[in-house]
Amino acid sequence: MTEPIVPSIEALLKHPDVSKAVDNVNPELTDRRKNQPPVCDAFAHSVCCLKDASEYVFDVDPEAARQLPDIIGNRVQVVDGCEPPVDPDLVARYSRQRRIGVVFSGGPAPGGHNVIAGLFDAIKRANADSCLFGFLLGPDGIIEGEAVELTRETVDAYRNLGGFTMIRTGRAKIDTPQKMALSRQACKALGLDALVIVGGDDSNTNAAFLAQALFRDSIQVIGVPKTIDGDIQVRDRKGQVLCAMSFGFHTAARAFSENISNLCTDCSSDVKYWHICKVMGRVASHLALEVALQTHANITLIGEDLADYVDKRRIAAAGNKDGIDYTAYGMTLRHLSRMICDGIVRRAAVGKNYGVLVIPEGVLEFINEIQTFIIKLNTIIAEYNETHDTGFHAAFPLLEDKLEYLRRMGRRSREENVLPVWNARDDDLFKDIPAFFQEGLLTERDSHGNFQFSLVETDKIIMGLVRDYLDILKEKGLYKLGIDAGYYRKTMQKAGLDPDFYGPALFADDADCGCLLIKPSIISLKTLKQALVRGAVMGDDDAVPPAVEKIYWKSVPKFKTQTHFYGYDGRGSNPTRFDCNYTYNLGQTVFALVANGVTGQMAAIQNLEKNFDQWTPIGIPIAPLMHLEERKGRLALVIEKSVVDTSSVAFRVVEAMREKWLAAEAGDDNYRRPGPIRFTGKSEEDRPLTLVLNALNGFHKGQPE
Ligand code: FBP
Repeated sequence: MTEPIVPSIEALLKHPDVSKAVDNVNPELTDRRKNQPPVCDAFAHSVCCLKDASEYVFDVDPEAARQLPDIIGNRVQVVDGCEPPVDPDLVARYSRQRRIGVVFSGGPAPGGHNVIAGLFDAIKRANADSCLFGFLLGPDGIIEGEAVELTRETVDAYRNLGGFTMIRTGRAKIDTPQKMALSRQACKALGLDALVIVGGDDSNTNAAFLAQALFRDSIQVIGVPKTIDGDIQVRDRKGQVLCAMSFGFHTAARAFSENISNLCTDCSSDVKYWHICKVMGRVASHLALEVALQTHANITLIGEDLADYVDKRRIAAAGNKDGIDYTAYGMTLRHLSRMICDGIVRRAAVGKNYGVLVIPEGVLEFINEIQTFIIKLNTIIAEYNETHDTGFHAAFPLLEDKLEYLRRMGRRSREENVLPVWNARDDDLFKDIPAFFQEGLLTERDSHGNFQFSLVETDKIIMGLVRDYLDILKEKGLYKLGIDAGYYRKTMQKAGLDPDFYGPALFADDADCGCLLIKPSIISLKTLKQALVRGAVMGDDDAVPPAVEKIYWKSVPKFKTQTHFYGYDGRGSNPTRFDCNYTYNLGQTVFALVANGVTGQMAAIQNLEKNFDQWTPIGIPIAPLMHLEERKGRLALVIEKSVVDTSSVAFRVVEAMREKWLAAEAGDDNYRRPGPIRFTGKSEEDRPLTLVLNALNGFHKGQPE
C-alpha cells in the first residue's frame, strides 16, 4: 500500500477551504457591513430644520444656570424634514463645508460605530467636501490633539459592528482649566465647527461644559447618549419621555440574556448547580431587570427595590415600645442573604437543588450600610488627594497601610472628641467586613470619582453570607432536599421494606409540595437512628437499613455554585438590529443639530418603544438636566443617573412574576429562551422589553387603571 501524501502546511494554507476557514471576513461580517439601516422620515429630506418643542419643561438648578449661562436657555427641538421649495439661504447654511470631530468616551457600547456611520453619511450627503475627524482613545485624544480623518473606507469597514475599535475609547475627563484649554486649542487647530461626544452621563456632563467653554469660539458641542447600563433616560418635569434608553443597552441585555438562559437550560438538566450571575450596571439595575424579563431566571435582585425595603416587623416591634427603629428602613446585607436563602431553601424542598440567581453589579450601592462606607471613603480619599502631593493609593499601597490610616482617623475622633468623616464606630464596623471586601471598598475611584463596582466581587460578598446562613439552616434541619414520593417508594420496595411503615418516622407530614421532606430533627445519621427508634420502626440495637440511609443522604443538599460575570462580553457584542437602527439615526440627528447651528444639545430619538415609522429625532438641552451631586467628596454639577423606577410597569411586572419564576413548586421551571442576537431573518427581538412595558403608561401606578 502506498503511503498517503501529506500536503505541506504551505500548500494547505493555499487551499480555498482553508483560506476561507481562517479568513477574518465571514458571512455575518459581510452581511453586517452591507446593511443599510432605515432612516427616520425627517432624514429622507435633503435639508432638516428644528422646531422648538416648548411643551417640554425642566426644573433648572440655579447652579447650572450660573455655570452654563450660554446654553441653559436651550429648548427641546424636534428635527423635521424641510419640504421643497427650501429657502436657498437655508440650503446654503445647511450644506456648507464643515469639519466635525467625534470622540467615544467611557465604556464601549454596541452601536457606537453606527453613530459615526450615520453622521458620516449625513455630512457627506450635505457636502462631499466636509470632513469627519475621530479623536483617538477617548477624551485624551482631544486633550492631546490626537485625531485622524475618517474616510469612507474606514467607516465602511465598521458599519453595524460592535465595539469602539474604529477610534477606541478612554475614561479621561476634561475637568481642569488646563485640560479645557488644551482641548480648545486642539479643536481650533483642527479648524472644527463642531465636536460630538458619544458618552454616558459623565461624558454628556463634560459635553455641556465644553459647549459652554467653546461657545465664544463658535465651536458647537453635541452629546450622544451611550451606555449599556441604560441609565441615561430623560424625562421632562411632567414625566414626558424624551429619551427612553441609551444605546447599547438592548444589545448588552440580549447578549447577557442568551448566556444566562443557556445556564437555565444547563442547570435544569444536571440539577446540581446554582449559577450566580453578576451583570453589569455600575449603579442602576436596568440590565438585571431586562435580563429577568428575557430569561425568567429564578431570582433576580433589583438594587432599587432593596433600597425601598422597609422591615415591617421591626417597625411594629419598635412601635410597641413607643419608639422608632430607623434601622428598619433599607435592606442590610445580612437581610438580603436571608432573602436569597429563602428562595434556595424553598426550591430545595421541592427537589430543585439548582437555579439561576442574577445579581446587578451595583447592588451594594443600594445597601444602606455599604453606601455609607462608599460615601465616607470617597470623601476621605478625595480630601487626602487634595491636600497631599502623593495620591492616597500611592501613599498607602497596601491594604494594611490604608487600614492603619483609617484607624488613626478613628483614634483621633475618640481622643479629640471631634466628629470627623471617619469615626471610631466606623472603624469598628469596618473591622467586621472580610479583607477582600475592605480592599474592594478602598479601590481607586475612576477618573470621574465613581466607585468602581466592576472591580468588587459583589457576588462573593453576598454568597459568603448566603453560605453561612444555609449552614445555620441545615443545622436547624430547615434546609433539606425534598424526596420524590415515587422514588422513595421504589427504593424501599426494592430493599424489601414497607414505605408506609417507615414514612411517618422519617417525614414531616405538613409538606404539601408533592415531595417528601425529612423531619427537621433529622440532621445526621445519629439523629436519623434516634428518629426511627422514637417512631418505633426499629430497636436501639438495630442498624439503620441501607435503603433508609440512602434516602437520608439524598435529602442532604450540597450547595454548589458557579459564578459568572456578564459585562465586557455583552459590551463588545455586535449590535442588535434595534441598536443598529437607533444609532445610525442618532448619527443623522447629530448632523441635523450641527447643521442648524445649535450647541449644548444631546441627540436623541423619541418613541423608541413604538414602531420605527414613529421614531422622532430630537435635540435635548443638556444644561437643564444637570444638578448638584457628591463627586470625589464634593458637590459637582452632573447629569442625574436614571435608576429603576419601582413604580414602573416593567418593575411591577417582574415583581408580580417573582413567585412564578422562582418556581418553588413541583413541575417544570418557567424559563424563557430568548436565543442569540440575530441580525438577519425576522426573529430578532424588536426592542427592549423594559421599553415595551414602560410604554404602557396608562397603567402606571398612581394613575387611573
Ligand atoms: P459607561 O457608563 O462608561 O458606559 O460604562 C458602563 C460600564 O460598562 C459599567 O457597566 C461598568 O461598571 C463599567 O463600565 C466598567 O468600567 P471599566 O471599563 O472601566 O472596567
